[in-house]
Amino acid sequence: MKHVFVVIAIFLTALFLTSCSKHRAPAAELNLFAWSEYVPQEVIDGFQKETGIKVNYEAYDSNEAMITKLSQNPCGYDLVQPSEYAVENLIRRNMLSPIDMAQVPNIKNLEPAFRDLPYDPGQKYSVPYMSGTTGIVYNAATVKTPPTGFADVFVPKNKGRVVAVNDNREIVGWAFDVLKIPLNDVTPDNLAKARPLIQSWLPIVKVFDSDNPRAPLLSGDCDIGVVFGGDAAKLYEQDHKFKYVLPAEGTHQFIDNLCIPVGAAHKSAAHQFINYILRPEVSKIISDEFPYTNPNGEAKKLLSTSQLENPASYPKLEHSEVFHDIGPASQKITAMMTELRGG
Ligand code: N2P
Repeated sequence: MKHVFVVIAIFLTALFLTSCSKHRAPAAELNLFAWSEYVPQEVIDGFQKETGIKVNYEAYDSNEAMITKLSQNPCGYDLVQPSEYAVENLIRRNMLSPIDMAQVPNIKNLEPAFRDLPYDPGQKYSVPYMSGTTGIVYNAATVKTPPTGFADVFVPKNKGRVVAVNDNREIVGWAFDVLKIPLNDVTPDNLAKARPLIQSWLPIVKVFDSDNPRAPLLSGDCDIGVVFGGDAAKLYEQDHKFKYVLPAEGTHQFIDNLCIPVGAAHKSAAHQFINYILRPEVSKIISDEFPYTNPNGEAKKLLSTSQLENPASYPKLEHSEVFHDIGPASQKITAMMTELRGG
């Protein structure tokens, strides 16, 4: 029986790869599928100018959205930008192509702490792009009692003042943190425990937005946010009244990567792009526009003191947890959250 499955798997893989090769697009193109507000236009322009390779940047706002689209269109993208747990997921499902590190010599610029990470043993499939945390940003001009954790954010008095990232895995993680459930213990029992808490939180949030949660904070529509660190850092650059707090209940750290899908039609272009963004001066442009934690040690040498001292870009991380691939439990999160949000 096992043999039959193996033969079927080999046949399907061969069929899939042949069908991909039939749809090969013109050589000088790169289909980049990346988080929104994460790859500066200046970087894309510079790469296009130098290489003559046209970059098509399609954006997504969650790992789950990316994985779904990539599964539906496995030959459609040359580079994706998964967070660590999504890298694990894509490796497990044989959806990534090994990166030929000989074509990526600038990988030497990454700090040792960002090499060979546990989600990709031996660093075969992923190159860190940026890292960061999820935390609380608040407008100190209007919020008089600084929130220290999720329990201070999701309270009735904050109804209509909160913006939060639109990310189900994150939201469930916050509830787990409050309930002291380990972030990756996504069992039906634990989801049932988190459910009433999340149900009470949802009406408090005015806007769910992972793309630009800065907008309602800048306009004053909201004065508290649960956002990715880079957005808080950008707010802080604009006005120091925007303070960043790592939630007392637990800190989630993410590491976003560049990876090449197995069906990519332009693998050489994908390698060139990875090597390009690892140049210190190019990586600096990314930090200038999207001030996350830059894993590129050589690029960090080019950053100003105020960039390096931005508390939302480089927070003091004492205890932090990372997400792991949770397999089919991910669909359980989607199902519960879809139901709670009313479809
Ligand atoms: C940038 C999104 C950051 C990715 N807008 C969080 N993993």
